[in-house]
Amino acid sequence: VSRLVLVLGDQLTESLSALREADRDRDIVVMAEVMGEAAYVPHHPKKIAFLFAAMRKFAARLESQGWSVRYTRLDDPDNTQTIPGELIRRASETGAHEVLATEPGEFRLIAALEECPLPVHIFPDDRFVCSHAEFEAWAVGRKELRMEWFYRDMRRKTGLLMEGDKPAGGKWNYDHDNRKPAPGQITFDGPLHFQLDAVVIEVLDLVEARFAGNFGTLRPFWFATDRDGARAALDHFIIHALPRFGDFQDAMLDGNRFLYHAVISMYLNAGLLGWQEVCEAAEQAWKADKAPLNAVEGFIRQIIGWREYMRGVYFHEGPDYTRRNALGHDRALPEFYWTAQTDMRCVGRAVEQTRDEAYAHHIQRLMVTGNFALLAGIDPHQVHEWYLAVYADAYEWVEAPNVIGMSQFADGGVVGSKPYVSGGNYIHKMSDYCKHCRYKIGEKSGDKACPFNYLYWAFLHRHRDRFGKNPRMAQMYRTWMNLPTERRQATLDSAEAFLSKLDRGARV
Ligand code: FAD
Ligand code: DLZ
Ligand code: SF4
Repeated sequence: VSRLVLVLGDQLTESLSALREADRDRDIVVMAEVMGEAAYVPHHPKKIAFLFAAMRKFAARLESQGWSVRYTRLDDPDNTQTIPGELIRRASETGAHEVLATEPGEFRLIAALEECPLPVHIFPDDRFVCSHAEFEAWAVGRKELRMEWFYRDMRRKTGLLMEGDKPAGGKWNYDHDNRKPAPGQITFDGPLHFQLDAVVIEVLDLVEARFAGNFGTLRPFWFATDRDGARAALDHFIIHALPRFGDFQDAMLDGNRFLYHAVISMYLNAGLLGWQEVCEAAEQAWKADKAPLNAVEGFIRQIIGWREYMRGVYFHEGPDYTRRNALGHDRALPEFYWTAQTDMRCVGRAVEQTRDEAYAHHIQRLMVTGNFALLAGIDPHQVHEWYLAVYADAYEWVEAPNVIGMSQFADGGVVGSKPYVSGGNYIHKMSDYCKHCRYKIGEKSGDKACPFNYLYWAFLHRHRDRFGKNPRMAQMYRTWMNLPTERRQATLDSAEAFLSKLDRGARV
């Protein structure tokens, strides 16, 4: 008897564990476009179109390799619209009575598979450097989890940028060289754009018809939707942008959405690229003298360090993680996260590009939209759902630790030892947004002052019991307490006026 082999939308990898366990001569691959997955948050139309097109092409590829595939399209009349529903339907159609699956990247879907009336054998998702067991072994007994220590172990394990047991160049981390402000001119034209083909055109029409109300523009659609395209996008980055990636990793520009970023996270997370080929391509560029060590180390750290660490934290912390709210924040997510209608230029630009591209780079996510939400005391669960919906690379295993942990400090310090908050000066230093802004970066309080400036101090003041004794924040509290009382009062008054305007729904 044949068995069903489930391949999810972010499992588009030929060497997937469930496929390795299966027998292509007798087992049947099941793939399904279902509303259960396409609507648990209002995903960006580009994200849905990318996944559906990539799923259709991956199914065709498996068939060309001799697999038999039962593929459900969103509009198929028999579609039950959930993953377990499709497994049950395909089981009764084919007479299969068990399922081979690779562990999904969200607790929600793992639970759904576990509750499925068919026996589902879940194999580890081994498309990562670090297994769950290895992460647990690393985490056990540690008072604090810190990415840097984890990262060094991953360097040792993979041998990437290692000279024997020593890090290449003598240092593990070259971040010190990687914090340059935005350069005047960008020499990279941005990520590769791909022509539409018949599969993509058909999917775009479907998504346009079915998800018209979702936040985000569908066209122009330019993502790669198969492995070869994703590989070409990677190679394009390695040649044209990697050499300057490190220097300007934290920079932002009003007129440039991608700077020297790779824009490959959607491909990596869907399985079209693997961490190994990505890191090896970068290491190779350094060995061939085509990219400096600070850039290559910084890039590899994002992938075998941050990306793996975030996944480890998600599975280590468990299903309640997205409900954490250590700081007790409860303000509703402002409407401008969906409309870009705000006078804060930095926030408006980040939301506009998110709407257009289903992409924003790390510092925009962290220090603009994330920083604002944290300073304004927005409910972290609403912030989490926004990030999960709007980015083409967002799945809970990677999005939640970045949002709930790194960005909102809602996990109380699992991911980071202090909250990532800053006043407007950081944004001013790293970008050119402020010169296009109605608010004045140099003013600290009053109607014209940059809201980040007073919200920052008001945040520290509000949470002084929690953070006042944190040695890494002591300097900031001293600065605050050394301000004349009137200055402090004016700052707090400005913050209160701003937040009450926000709560009334007035334009800010
Ligand atoms: P580059 O800057 O070129 O970096 C290269 C690669 O490193 C990325 O493709 C990505 O795979 C990896 N990487 C870098 N930083 C991280 C990180 N912090 N965590 C995990 N991987 C990382 N990344 C996602 O993949 N999905 C998300 O849903 C997501 N949500 C985020 C939410 C917030 C609030 C923040 C602050 C960050 C989030 N990130 C997320 C991390 C990071 O912003 C994106 O991975 C990155 O912007 C993707 O663009 P890129 O490919 O151009 O990355
Ligand atoms: C994100 C997504 C979307 C939009 N649609 C589908 C789908 O129709 N079918 C599917 O198998 N997967 C989809 N996905 C990806 C899943 O949501 C993802 O596998 C889980 O969230 C686990 O990471
Ligand atoms: Fe953003 Fe403040 Fe600069 Fe305006 S002045 S762009 S709100 S940091």
